[in-house]
Amino acid sequence: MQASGGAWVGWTGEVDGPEDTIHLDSIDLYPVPLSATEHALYYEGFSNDTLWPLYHDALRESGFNAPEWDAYVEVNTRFATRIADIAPADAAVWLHDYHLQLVPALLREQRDDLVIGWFNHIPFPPLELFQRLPWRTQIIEGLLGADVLGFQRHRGALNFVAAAALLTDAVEVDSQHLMVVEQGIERVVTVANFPISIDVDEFETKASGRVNRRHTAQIRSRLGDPEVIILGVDRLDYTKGIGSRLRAFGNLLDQGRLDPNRHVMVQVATPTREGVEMYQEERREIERIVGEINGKHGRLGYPVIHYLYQVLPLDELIPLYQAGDVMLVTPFRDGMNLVAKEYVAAHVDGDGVLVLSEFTGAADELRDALLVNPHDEEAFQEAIVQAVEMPRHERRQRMQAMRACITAADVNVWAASFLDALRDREPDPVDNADNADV
Ligand code: GDG
Repeated sequence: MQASGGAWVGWTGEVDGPEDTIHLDSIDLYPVPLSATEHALYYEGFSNDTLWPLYHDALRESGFNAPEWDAYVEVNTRFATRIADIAPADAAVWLHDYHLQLVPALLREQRDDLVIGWFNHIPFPPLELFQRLPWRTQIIEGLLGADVLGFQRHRGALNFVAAAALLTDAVEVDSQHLMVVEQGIERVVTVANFPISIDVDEFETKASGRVNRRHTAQIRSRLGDPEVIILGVDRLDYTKGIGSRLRAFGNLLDQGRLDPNRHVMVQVATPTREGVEMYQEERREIERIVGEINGKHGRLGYPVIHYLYQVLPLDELIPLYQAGDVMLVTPFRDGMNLVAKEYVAAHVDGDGVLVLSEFTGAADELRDALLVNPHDEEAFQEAIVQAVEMPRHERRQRMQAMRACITAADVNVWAASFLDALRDREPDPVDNADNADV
């Protein structure tokens, strides 16, 4: 945003927060407030208790609740109106994520001069799952108000096209374009994948500092100088597969294939959505497993799993990535997973092994990770052993290939490719100096 200019419209993250414009680090922020009830119904309810599980393979049962849907409509309308009020003529508007799927059509109704894009950070589910949603047609119609719809993976874009063709009058022109007819006028919607990435330069610069190297050495020594540090870093979300990963580690200790004197695990689980019951259950289960494994395999002063339920500052996270000899990124479903890419970016030493679930978007690009199906207990355990025992030359070869991959497609490439697709849809070249994007 700083590089390209424009305005940012969003919820501040606090209930009944401020409404006045905030100017911060040369970006104009336009808050859209949420009340406590809307936070419960729209954010924790419809967004995170209905859409989130449904869009992640229905890993948990979704609640389908009419008052939550009403709040979703209400808040989406508020966002659309806020954007319509502030967007300059012909501006490009880039909407983000599953919380705002009705905004494209609501915004187009008010401002047909705008070019509208939407990007989904999470998976878009197969038709068979999406059809469960009582408000499925309204969601698709809301999204079809956009000019460009972006997904992490090709599969997500295909799933959307299939849902739109079945549930609405939209016609598939080709695999990347749908035709919709509004008041007798035809309009094309581009549907494509734009895999997100990270600021690789930022990670490499921070990871290359001397202070950082010292910090990494300190982490090793505080963990008792084990031979191999196995690492997991996730929001504490049931989609991330933290429990099954810990169980795989525990089973290998039980079998004597890993040794608590030589192999330790660090699991950072960041607090998230703590008001949602399923997240409280997941936390209890993870902490139970950690306790069980440490009780069985730890020694006084040397737990075998070091578990942190907290948010680490980035300057602690980067040396932790570097200290990790083996990184386990094993969600059951994930739109992309940035942690996998951050681990690779932080390994400026060219070493380290990534074990990566094939159900992440990142698996499409990081083909030199050890790809696993986290539902396959035996294969999962084998992959951990293979990672721990991998010879140095193979580790370096794989890491080099993964580093080349993330360097070639960093977050700037992602943003530019989406904005280019959006600008391609602008009717006329924009030469108005007052024009800005939102
Ligand atoms: C959604 C999609 C998609 C985590 N713990 C700490 C910390 N983090 C940071 C990581 C990373 C981010 O949180 C997590 O990003 P992920 O991509 O792994 O997962 P989600 O939060 O589920 O994100 C996902 C993403 O959107 C982007 O489109 O990839 O699929 O679900 O950046 O570093 N950061 C700090 N301390 C922590 O303890 N500083």
